[in-house]
Amino acid sequence: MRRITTILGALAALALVGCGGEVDETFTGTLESGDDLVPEDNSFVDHHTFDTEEGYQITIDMTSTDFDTYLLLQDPTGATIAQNDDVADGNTNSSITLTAPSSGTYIVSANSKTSGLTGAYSVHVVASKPGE
Ligand SMILES: [Ca+2]
Ligand SMILES: [Ca+2]
Repeated sequence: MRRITTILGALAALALVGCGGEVDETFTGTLESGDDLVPEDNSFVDHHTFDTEEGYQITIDMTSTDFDTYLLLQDPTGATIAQNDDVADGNTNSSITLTAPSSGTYIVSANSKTSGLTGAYSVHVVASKPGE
């Protein structure tokens, strides 16, 4: 019994150490009239946030069957550090992969390629420690 308790304690400690910047979260939403607008092209945009730590590998995938997606990522200073229109030729969904340049709160902008596009979407955010 004592051994089991020790193992569980070790696992709990590992989990705490490992989860500092870990993210595995799905945001679902809808682009629609009344949403914020991107100033450059007046397209609808929703903002979602997540926290991670410097050096973590971030992967963000945005998918929609209703409209041509566009994805932007702001770092904790508010600077746009990545954006993507299409993951591949013939696939209008969006994907961003990068290493977190600093620790803090990141903002994912779920956007459409052009103004007036509306519909449901899903954004999946994963952040994991490098090498894991
Ligand atoms: Ca919305
Ligand atoms: Ca697109």
